[in-house]
Amino acid sequence: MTPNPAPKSLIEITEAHLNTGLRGVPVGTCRTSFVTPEGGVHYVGYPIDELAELDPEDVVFLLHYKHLPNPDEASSFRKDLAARATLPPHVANVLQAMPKEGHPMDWLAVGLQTLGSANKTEDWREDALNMTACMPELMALIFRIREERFEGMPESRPKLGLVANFVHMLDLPGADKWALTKVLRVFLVLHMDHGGGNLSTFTGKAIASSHSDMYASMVGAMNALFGPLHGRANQSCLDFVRRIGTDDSDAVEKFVRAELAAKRPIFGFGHAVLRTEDPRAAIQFALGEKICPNDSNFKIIRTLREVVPRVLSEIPKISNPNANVDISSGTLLNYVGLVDSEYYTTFFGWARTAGIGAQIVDERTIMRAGRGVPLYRPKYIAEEQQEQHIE
Ligand code: NMX
Ligand code: MLT
Repeated sequence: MTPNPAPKSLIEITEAHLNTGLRGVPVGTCRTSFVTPEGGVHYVGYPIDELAELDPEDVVFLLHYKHLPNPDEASSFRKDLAARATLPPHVANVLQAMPKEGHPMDWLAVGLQTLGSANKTEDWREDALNMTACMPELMALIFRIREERFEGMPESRPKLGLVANFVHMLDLPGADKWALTKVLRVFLVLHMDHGGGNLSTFTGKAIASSHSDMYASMVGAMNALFGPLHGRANQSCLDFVRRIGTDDSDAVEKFVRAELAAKRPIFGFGHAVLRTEDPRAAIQFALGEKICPNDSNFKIIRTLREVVPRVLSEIPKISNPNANVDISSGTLLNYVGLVDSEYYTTFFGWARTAGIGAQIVDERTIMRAGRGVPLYRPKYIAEEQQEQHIE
């Protein structure tokens, strides 16, 4: 019998890796996407710029089944999603009892937890697909109840497709529905997944490793996404752009330097993995150049894109001074009528339920020959503690 070959060494772990948020430490494998420092995210091998214009439904299919659907698969997947898109009425009842001053991400977490409390099955994939199918109505409910427009909300029409059904139920007064749909479709595809180790995805998978359930795991993931260093950077970035209020390069540079001096992050720049400009930022800039080149916020982010990398490059500790996905998304959402920046992270969350859901399904049902990844339990080393005893 030939002995098993020694496992390949990946990295040498040293004390320098401690308390770095696991930066660069390999912890598992991912079947849905990978991120390279120079090329950004690839879904199942496809660079994101080749997928940006696809239907979100086809990209959800890709993340789950690891190939792009042929026309028959695409059509039956849409029918399958439409058949799953029934949100139980108790979700709206619970949301109606929520305090309006809470952040919309609180509402998304509560909405998902409530959906799961009655809807969950014993099957990880069923729950992931049911959740994807229900997201448009949950999102529309969050907007309409908070805005006191629940009465008169149009009935869900899942056959329209995920984004068009949301736009139909939201029925945003005065909005150009074509532009809103276009921006949201691209937004969803760009934000669905970003490798295995981003904080929200990692959190969701960690929770699922206790054999909790898809909904509880996703709620944890959404709460991780809520922080301004992660998903809420899109809200913070537009708030920042509104505070700048000018596209004059010198004024923008002065503003950025003052933020740095006040020890505040420059939102929409930097990344834990990327080392060039995020291709998702470039895709949204190209879309903005088409739909809103003269929008005042768009002109400001155009200037930020030029000025900030130079300024951040002066700070040696910053690994990547370039724009990330959050530089441009808020500006586009605002332009198409979604003017309240507090909602932007819920769109990020909506998109990511697809990738996180697919990754949880893989970890629970495919990895380790179907046994699933065991309970997450990394090691922590004691600091400033000697063994001691009560006298
Ligand atoms: N503005 C100010 N300081 C920064 C920035 C930035 N944009 N980027 C990095 N730094 C600091 C960082 O805080 C850290 O400081 P310290 O050592 O004192 O803790 C130092 O530079 C080294 O950080 P990096 O190794 O370059 O990046 P890290 O992997 O730690 O953090 C981010 C990545 C994304 C958290 C960081 O770049 C950041 O805070 N960016 C602004 C917030 C943002 O746009 N987040 C969205 C990220 C994408 N997403 O959607 O999740
Ligand atoms: C992103 O989309 O950029 C992330 O989720 C952040 C990351 O990959 O760490």
